Amino acid sequence: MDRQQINYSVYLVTDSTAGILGDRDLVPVVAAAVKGGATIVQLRDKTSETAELIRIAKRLHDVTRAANIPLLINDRVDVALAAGVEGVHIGQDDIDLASARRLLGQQAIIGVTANSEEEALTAARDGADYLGIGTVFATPTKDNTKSIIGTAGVRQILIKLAEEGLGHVRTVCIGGINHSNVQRVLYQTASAQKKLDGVAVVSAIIAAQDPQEAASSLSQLIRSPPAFAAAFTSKTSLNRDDMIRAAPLLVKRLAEQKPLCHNMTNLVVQNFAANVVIAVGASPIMSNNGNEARDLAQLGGSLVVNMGTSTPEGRANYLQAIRAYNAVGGPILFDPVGAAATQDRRDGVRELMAGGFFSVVKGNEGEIRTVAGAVGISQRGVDSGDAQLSLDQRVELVRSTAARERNVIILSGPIDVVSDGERTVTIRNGHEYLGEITGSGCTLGATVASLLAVERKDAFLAVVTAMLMYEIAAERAAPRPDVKGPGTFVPAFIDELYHIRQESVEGNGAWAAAAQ
Ligand code: 3NM
Ligand code: MG
Repeated sequence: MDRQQINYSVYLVTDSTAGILGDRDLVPVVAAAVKGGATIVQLRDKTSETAELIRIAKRLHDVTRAANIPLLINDRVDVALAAGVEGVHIGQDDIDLASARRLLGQQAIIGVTANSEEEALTAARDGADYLGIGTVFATPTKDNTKSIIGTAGVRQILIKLAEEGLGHVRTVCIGGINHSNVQRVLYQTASAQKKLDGVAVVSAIIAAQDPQEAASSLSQLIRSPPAFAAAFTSKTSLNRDDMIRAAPLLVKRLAEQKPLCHNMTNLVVQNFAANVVIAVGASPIMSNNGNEARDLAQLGGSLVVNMGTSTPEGRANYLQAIRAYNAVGGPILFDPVGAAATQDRRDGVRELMAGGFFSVVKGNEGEIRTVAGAVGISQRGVDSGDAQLSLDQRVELVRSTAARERNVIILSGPIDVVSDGERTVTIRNGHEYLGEITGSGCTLGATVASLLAVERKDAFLAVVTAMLMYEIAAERAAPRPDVKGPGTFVPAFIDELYHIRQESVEGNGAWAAAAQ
């Protein structure tokens, strides 16, 4: 077996702890998984006696040899030698890499677990064939995991390997990977510098009713990009002026298509948000019930997840809806209202970000700093205490967070900063009355989501269009003679959103010239 040609894409780890195997025998389960498309197998058994381990290894080896894929043994070089398999996988507390290599020889495949940049670089320099990077997400399959590093942590390790000239080392990630998140994990960990060669799973295959089907569907998912990726990978090359010209056309398309904009939002803004969604040309449904999200996601619209009313049940509902929209590629805007205010909200942000992909995250400075810091890895500009960031720092925060998440980030304020990691623009429109009413941030989110529903090729264009429409409407409303203050501003603002929509439908895009 040529070590350079190993296919790491569907890496099966056969841990049978935590009762996931039930009363089934491991060997036929693995045989089914291999038939379904597992490309490499690791026997991980922390409990059996040595003689029994060798017996299992030999039986598994018959299965993997017939399929011409490698079998590795976790930790036990002696068992690997006795059974004559292709190699071992070693953890940080196991035998060292140099000794394993000396005992097994140059042809053996040796993989190493890496939890940090330092562990990854050391193992790569010392000649590991591949790295098992994790723990990505918390998992019941392994209770002594060190730290949860999320997709952002994996991505950071991959970039570091490439920067240090170690990009040739093969990589998989492990921990909580399953059918519902594998495409997102591969998408969000990838950068121009380096991407994963595959994912390692235990329960997604071993605990499945039908391990062959589980492996085969996982393999299929790994080979295709997630449904939501098109809005970020087929980016147009529009610059800021192009986008200002394109904005009225997109508003017109919104009015013509009138997509569903599903809002899971807080108690305060339900009515205002629904009115704004109607005014901009979409069709609102205000439902915080996760059970109906699957049906709603089929209708081709977008979702707002607004954390403003934070409860544990709320979070479970959000996660249900996020999975439903991710599965069909429906765009999601995440509004982490008050993200930094309480520990519960910080936990909520972390849990939701680990639970799905958000096309757009919108927040003020404190909220975006919390989002940027939520993944347990250090990020410059976020950790710098309570001081207000300068405009340059905000631009860098937004750009680097968008690049890391591979989505669009909006940092709203007197000067809004928007980035998709490659393109970054500032917008200076708006009016101070927006700061004097409740729900202006939330309804901006609903406006952005409405436009995301009809622009599936370029999320950044949808976001810039929504922000211009929203803030220029505020500028037009505030000086109207009927507006005496924030109270009378609200209805005038809804009027002006409606007028901008109508002008756009009539082919009059002059409003966008007010963009600053
Ligand atoms: N190693 P599942 S996590 C064996 O982080 C193992 O190094 C991990 O199981 C690490 O796919 C893990 O069921 C268990 O989440 C992965
Ligand atoms: Mg180990």
